[in-house]
Amino acid sequence: MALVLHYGSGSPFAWRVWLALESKGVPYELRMISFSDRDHKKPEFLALNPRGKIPVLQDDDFALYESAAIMEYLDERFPATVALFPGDARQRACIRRLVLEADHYFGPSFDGLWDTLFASKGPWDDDVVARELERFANEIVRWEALLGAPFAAGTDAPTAADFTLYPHLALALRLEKRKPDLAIRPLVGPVLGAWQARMEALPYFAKTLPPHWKA
Ligand SMILES: N[C@@H](CCC(=O)N[C@@H](CS)C(=O)NCC(=O)O)C(=O)O
Repeated sequence: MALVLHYGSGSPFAWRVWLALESKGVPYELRMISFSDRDHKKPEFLALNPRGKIPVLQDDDFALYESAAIMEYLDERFPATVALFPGDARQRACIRRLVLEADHYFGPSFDGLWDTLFASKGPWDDDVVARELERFANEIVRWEALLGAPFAAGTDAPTAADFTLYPHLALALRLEKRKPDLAIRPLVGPVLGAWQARMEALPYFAKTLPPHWKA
């Protein structure tokens, strides 16, 4: 049976696994859950992930949740495909470190902005927005120095680090849809901007755009 990726549109965690599967070129089936129908809280889904979160990867009778663990599994399960954690011990450690930095620092740095803008339709408190924007700006600046080239860990092909960071950045940029004058885009410096363009030029990139973003 092909792998099954239980996916929800717009989830950065599910998106990274989708990108990872595409980069590996392994066959998989995408099973879309509906957040509004609360599919992820139904008993059949909770049997796969008792936390009721996506993504989940199913490989026959094995179900795995937690996107970072899924990427590690894919490398070990399909050793003959493009590696998500390539290189020697040091390089692999740096990729893992970047995955953690993206999840623990980059993503959370715009949580406050996200929560503020989605808690109501506005008008929003300018001081709160400015404070949260500054928090994000400080983090995004850090990535100008952190990023390798052409891909995040200095590799020639994208790795787990790239697939983790990209969806977080895309989600942050999406905040401008909510508040067009937010000016997130100008915060993206030249290094991050060039990296973003390389990610978006990947042959499988367009296919993985969250379906509801295309509408
Ligand atoms: N640490 C988890 C995070 C997964 C996660 O938070 N998924 C969100 C979507 S972005 C979710 O399913 N939320 C639904 C809920 O918590 O009810 C991972 O890396 O897979």
